[in-house]
Amino acid sequence: MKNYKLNSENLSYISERITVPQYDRTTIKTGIVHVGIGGFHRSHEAFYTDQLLEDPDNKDWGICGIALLDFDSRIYNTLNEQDGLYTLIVKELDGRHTNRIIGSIVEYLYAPENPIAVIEKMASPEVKIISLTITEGGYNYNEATKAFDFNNPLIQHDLEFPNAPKTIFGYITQALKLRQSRGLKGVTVQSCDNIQGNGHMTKTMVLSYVGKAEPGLVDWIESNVSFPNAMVDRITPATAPLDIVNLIKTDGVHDAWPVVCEPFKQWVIEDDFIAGRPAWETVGAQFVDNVEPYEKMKLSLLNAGHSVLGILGALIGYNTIDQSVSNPNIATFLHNYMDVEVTPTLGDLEGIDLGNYKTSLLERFGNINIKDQIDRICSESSAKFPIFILPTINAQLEDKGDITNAAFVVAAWAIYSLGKDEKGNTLIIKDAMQPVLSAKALESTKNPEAFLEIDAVFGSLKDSKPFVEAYTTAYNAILKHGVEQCVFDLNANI
Ligand code: CS2
Repeated sequence: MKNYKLNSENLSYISERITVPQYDRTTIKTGIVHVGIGGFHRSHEAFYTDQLLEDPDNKDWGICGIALLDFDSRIYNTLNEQDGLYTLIVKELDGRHTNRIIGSIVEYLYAPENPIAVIEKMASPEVKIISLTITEGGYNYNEATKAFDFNNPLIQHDLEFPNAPKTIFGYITQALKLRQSRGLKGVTVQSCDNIQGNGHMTKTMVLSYVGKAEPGLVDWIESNVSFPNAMVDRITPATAPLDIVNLIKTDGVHDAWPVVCEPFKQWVIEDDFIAGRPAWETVGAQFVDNVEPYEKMKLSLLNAGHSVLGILGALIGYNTIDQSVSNPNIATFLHNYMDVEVTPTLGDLEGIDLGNYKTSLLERFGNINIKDQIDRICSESSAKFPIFILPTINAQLEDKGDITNAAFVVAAWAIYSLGKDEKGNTLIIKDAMQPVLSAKALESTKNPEAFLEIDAVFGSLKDSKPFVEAYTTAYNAILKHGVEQCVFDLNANI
């Protein structure tokens, strides 16, 4: 079999082996600027949009992908080499792979090299949506102060050098300022990150920054920019070297960075697009008036479930999420966490069969073909716990509900942060707060509560007597008996 490098020129040869875009990419105009072109954007929004572009009425909704950070140069170079094309490898539950070449990213820019081009692109009249996948930590929200973190050195840099920004806030502010001064129409800023009320969060953070950087712009934003909330979902592990090799073997396609994902996908969006939007509902997205219940359900069941399996699994010595969930004691622990601690906090989920949803989650976590890395799941836990797990604890404490398993997971995280699994193997902590986590984890070996003193993560949780008690009991038990025995004992008590 002849091998082909993935690019526009080779697309017709490749089409004999893999589904490729049927639309003429040269006729597609950019209507969306997307910041953060990692795996998740490429398995989700870019995938939905690729399908949408198959309809000739939708030619105005191509994507310009922005590589924002210095270390994003690799993805930028890859897309540049491949004319924006990449392969999406959907790993089905039965082990089959469904491959598809995605063509919706029709332009790409590397911000550190050319910040002005990025600002101009965001400000250009044909762009109707600026969408974001900048991770939970990217919103610059401080849990302790409940406000925008102006102490972040990158934010201070952006305030000082507005025309050479480094953060999303600097870029958006300059782009919106250009739109205002040129008398252009407004735009939608659409978050695609796992945050409760991600649109509200984006708006609050953008307005906080603008209030300081360009106070004259605040009113214009209030009337010309919309920030819809959305729930986004598709498990997208990091691409493994073997995925690249297998694609060459099975289809003869050289793609330097294919994206792998599960078959399941969901996108529930509030219909609040001030400058118009693509008809994503024709390709499977749902538009609703209030997305909050969906977000809450997904964050506190799926994402929290991931963290539970990730942290406990890491301590036991597992590498992938399916290994963790295939341990029946861990699976039962997670099940109980979902049923006893999370479900009472979810309120009314009209039209959703929660039982089905929870069962399907365990099945998705168990997909042995996905091999989602525990490493990926545990990374940036300091940004994830406050969104995925702590809201459940706070709600349960308020209602005097059970918090045993949640406190257990927090205790396991404190022990995980010591950087060793239970067999003594090193765990690499990938977290923006790693130095603090490690220092507090060490202090905790003498005084377990020390870990809870990280206010930027835990807020005032350390003042809750029932929580501190449950956490301390769990902490001591894990050190004494190990995760598996403790989980077995907890399951027996339900
Ligand atoms: C994961 C998410 O990063 C994490 O901890 O829970 O990336 C998760 O896989 C996605 O949100 C799935 O939609």
